[in-house]
Amino acid sequence: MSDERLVLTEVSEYIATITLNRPKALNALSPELMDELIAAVNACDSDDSVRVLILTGGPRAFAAGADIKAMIESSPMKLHVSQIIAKWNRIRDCRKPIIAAVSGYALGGGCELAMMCDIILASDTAKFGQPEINIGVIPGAGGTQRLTRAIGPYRAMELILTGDLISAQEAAAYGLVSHVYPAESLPSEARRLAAKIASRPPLAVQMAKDAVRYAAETTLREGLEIEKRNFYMLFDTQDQKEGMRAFVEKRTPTFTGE
Ligand code: DAK
Repeated sequence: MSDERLVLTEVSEYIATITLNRPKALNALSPELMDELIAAVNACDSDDSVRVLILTGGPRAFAAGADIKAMIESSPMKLHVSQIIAKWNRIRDCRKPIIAAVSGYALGGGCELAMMCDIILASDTAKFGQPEINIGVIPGAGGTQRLTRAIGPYRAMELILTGDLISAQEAAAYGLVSHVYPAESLPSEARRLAAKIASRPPLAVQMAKDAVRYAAETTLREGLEIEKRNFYMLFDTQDQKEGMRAFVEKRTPTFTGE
C-alpha cells in the first residue's frame, strides 16, 4: 500500500475496507480518484474473499464533493464524453453491500457517494449536505432523488435549496444515517456491522440487497416481482439447504457462499 494512492484497499476476514486518501483536498472526488475508487469496487465485487465493503474517508472529510477545480471549465459535451454518470453508477451497481463510514464532511458528491452505499454509519463529527446551489449548480449524482427518498421531500428541498449542512445527529433523526458513534469508535463499529453481515449467507445477502434497492427505484408491483424472483433463486443455493437443515437439526449453519 503506497501513500500516494488516492484510494487504499485492505481485505481481511471477508471485509474490504476502501479508504479515500486525498486528505489535503478533503477527499474531493477528482476523476483520477473516482477511477481508482471504481477499480477498487470492481475488484472487490469480483473477489470471492470479499463479502462486504466498508467505504470510508479521513477524520476531516469522508469527501467534500466532486473536485470543483476539475469541473470549472467543463461543458455538457465533455461531461457526456467522460461517461461520468456511468462511472459513478458502478458504485451503485456493486452486488455486495457497501457500508459508508462517515467522519467529517460528506458534501455534494460526497453525500451522494455515501447515499450510493447501502448503510450509512457516522461519527459525531460528520456533516452532510448538498451545497451545490452555492456554486451555481444542483446535485448531479443522484442527490435530488436519493436524498428526497431518504429523508422526505420537504427536508430534502430545504437542504438542496439552501445548501445548508446537517449534523450526524440530525442526519440520524432524518433516517439518512443508521447510527452515530464517537469518532474513535466508528472504524470498529463499522467493522462489527460488516462482520455480522459477512457471517450471513453471501448470495442471500446479495439477493436481499438487490431486492431492497428495487423498493426505492421502482413500483411496488415490479419490486414484488424482483423479490419473488430473488427468493426463488436462493432455493438453487447450498446455503439455503444448509441454513434450513441447520435450523431443523438445531445446529449452527456453515455457509459457503454456494
Ligand atoms: N473540490 C476541490 N477542492 C476542494 C473541495 C472540492 N469539492 N473541497 C475542499 N477542497 C480543497 C480546498 O480547495 C482546499 O485546498 P487548498 O486551497 O488548500 O489547495 C482544501 O481542500 C481544504 O479546504 P478548505 O480550506 O476550504 O477547508 P475549510 O475547513 O475552510 O472548509 C469545506 C471545508 C468543506 C466547508 C469547504 O472546503 C467547502 O465548502 N468545500 C466545497 C464543498 C462543496 O461545494 N461541495 C460540492 C461540490 S459540487 C456528477 C457527480 C458528482 C457531482 C456532480 C455530478 N455526475 C455523475 C454527473 C458532484 C458535484 C459536487 O460535489
